[in-house]
Amino acid sequence: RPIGVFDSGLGGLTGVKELVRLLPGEDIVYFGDTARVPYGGRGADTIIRYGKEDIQFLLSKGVKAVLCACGTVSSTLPAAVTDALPVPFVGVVQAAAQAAVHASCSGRIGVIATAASVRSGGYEAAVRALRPDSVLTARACPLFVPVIENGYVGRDDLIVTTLAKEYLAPVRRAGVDTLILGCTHYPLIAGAIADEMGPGVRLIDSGAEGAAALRQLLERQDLLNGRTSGGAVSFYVSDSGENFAEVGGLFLGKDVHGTVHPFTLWD
Ligand code: DGN
Repeated sequence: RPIGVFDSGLGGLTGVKELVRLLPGEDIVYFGDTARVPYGGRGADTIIRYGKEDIQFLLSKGVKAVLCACGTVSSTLPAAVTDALPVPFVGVVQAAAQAAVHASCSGRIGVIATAASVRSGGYEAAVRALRPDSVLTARACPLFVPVIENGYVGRDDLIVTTLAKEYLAPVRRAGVDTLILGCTHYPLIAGAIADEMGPGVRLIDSGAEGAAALRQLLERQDLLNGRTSGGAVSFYVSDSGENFAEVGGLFLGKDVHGTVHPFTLWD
């Protein structure tokens, strides 16, 4: 059975990329809710409804586990919902918090994410649960997701570098040594973010950390299929797949046009 991964759009591909690297023999079904992206400015009730529908879609594809590769859903969906699922579930928030606490020497940790993720306080709670004396600086970066979804992902794209300068100034001032890219879209512009933060700051890729946590969980529960290559990845999107295939292919480093299926979630 395949592994299910979802996000509001392109961001979860950061998790897919790492999953393929770690588990090249596993089949993956990805769902990107491109018709309703971005989630990050919406209210908690809407995000919870969307998240449940995304998971339901993956379950209808017979997945054996779900990676929620969306910081917004992961920080908003109540544990009561995810605990009740019939398959194991991993959210990126816990995984990224763990990696950040591990990476940070000073305990000064920055988090950049969507407005909804920052408002939920999910990353702070997860980091403090692991290291209570950490000093968190959280910053919402609401314009990053639409800019990335529109294909501006170059390290020197003026729109990206301008936004990075504006959004990251307070995080730089706080003197963090580790920065959680708490929205799974952000690793697509990690170059510009790294340039702005400077060389001493470790960046934590929440999508990749989620993938690593999922692998551990599948290993523990003996759910890996045992193959070491040949896994198939299929992509489903709720809007036309053109832009997704274009930018997603660029990010994944291969042409995915033939494997992107537009799918209407709410018929
Ligand atoms: N990739 C999503 C996240 O990690 O929060 C972006 C959410 C959104 O749609 N803005």
